[in-house]
Amino acid sequence: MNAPDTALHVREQLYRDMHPHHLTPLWEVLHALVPQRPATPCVPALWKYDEVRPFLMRAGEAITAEEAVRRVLILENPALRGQSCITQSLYAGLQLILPGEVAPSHRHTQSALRFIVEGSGAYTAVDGERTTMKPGDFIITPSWTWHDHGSEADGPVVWLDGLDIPMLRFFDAGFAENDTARSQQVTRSEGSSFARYGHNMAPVRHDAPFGATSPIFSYPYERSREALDTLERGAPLDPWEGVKLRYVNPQTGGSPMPTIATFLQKLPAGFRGQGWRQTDGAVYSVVEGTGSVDIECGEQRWSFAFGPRDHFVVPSWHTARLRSDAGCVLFSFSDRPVHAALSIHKEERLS
Ligand code: GTQ
Repeated sequence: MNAPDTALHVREQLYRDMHPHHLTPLWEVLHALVPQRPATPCVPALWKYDEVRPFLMRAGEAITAEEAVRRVLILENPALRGQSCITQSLYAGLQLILPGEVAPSHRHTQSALRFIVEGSGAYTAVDGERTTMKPGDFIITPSWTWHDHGSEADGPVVWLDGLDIPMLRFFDAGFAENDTARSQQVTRSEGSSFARYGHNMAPVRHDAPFGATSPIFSYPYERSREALDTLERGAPLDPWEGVKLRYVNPQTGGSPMPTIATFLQKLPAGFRGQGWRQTDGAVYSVVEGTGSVDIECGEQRWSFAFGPRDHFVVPSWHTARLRSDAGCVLFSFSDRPVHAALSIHKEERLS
């Protein structure tokens, strides 16, 4: 054996001998453990609503909301099949509720958002208050609050669920409990949280009813859309994101949930966005209009044309560019608050 072969042999013998002792050499994996830049296993993906909806309706025939507990089709990242996640840290799914159904009351430490995609008249109840869903409304289920969903609508209601399930799984910090009641008792009138906290005012002697999570649990589309319209008319456009606002917890000015940031943006007609990349992978729900997103990472390229109710994901550190000929409104969410809390958030805007 020559010298390099001997070295190789010595190493391989070392690896084999120490393997049963649960020891492994760092130098074989160091480059992957400490990458020069984020190297996510997630890939960009698009779910066209026209393709997803028939499966949702078939699920409506195959199982009741009560039997399923939550009748949801998970939007699974194509590169992470079987892991129930859309990015490494976030879960997304489309939930269907049919007239007269109830998704029974439970609570869990995972935080959830609902973004209403189709239909009106279903409700979600959080901590004794119901809110009626309308397309484009953004609703929060704070960690460890009782919640049930139900429908008195006359047609199907579908919403996007966004949860921090993979994050809590990573931290092994998930707890859940079923309620004894199927639907929780209503103890506060509809709209009372929004009246208390949603008008740039707050109760004089107020607490934080949901801890670090926003006390507003329904942000009506009407109001958010109006803000974007006003800004589109009067304010300079951002070359990367058109007009984009983040939803806030009015008590802190921070994100509505400790783990998830949410955004609504409008791309005016004729918008040709510049490219950017960020460490927080983001999930988009198209509310109105049409457009396209071009995504690149290294040598790879993706291009998705989107319309109302379509969903897509832009993974960490993938360069994205948004365009819209006719104009569009996009809702999105990401794990940015966690990146910010850990001081690891990074964004690069290309000119
Ligand atoms: O509505 O409580 O999509 O607990 C996944 C887990 C929805 C919910 C999901 C859940 C819920």
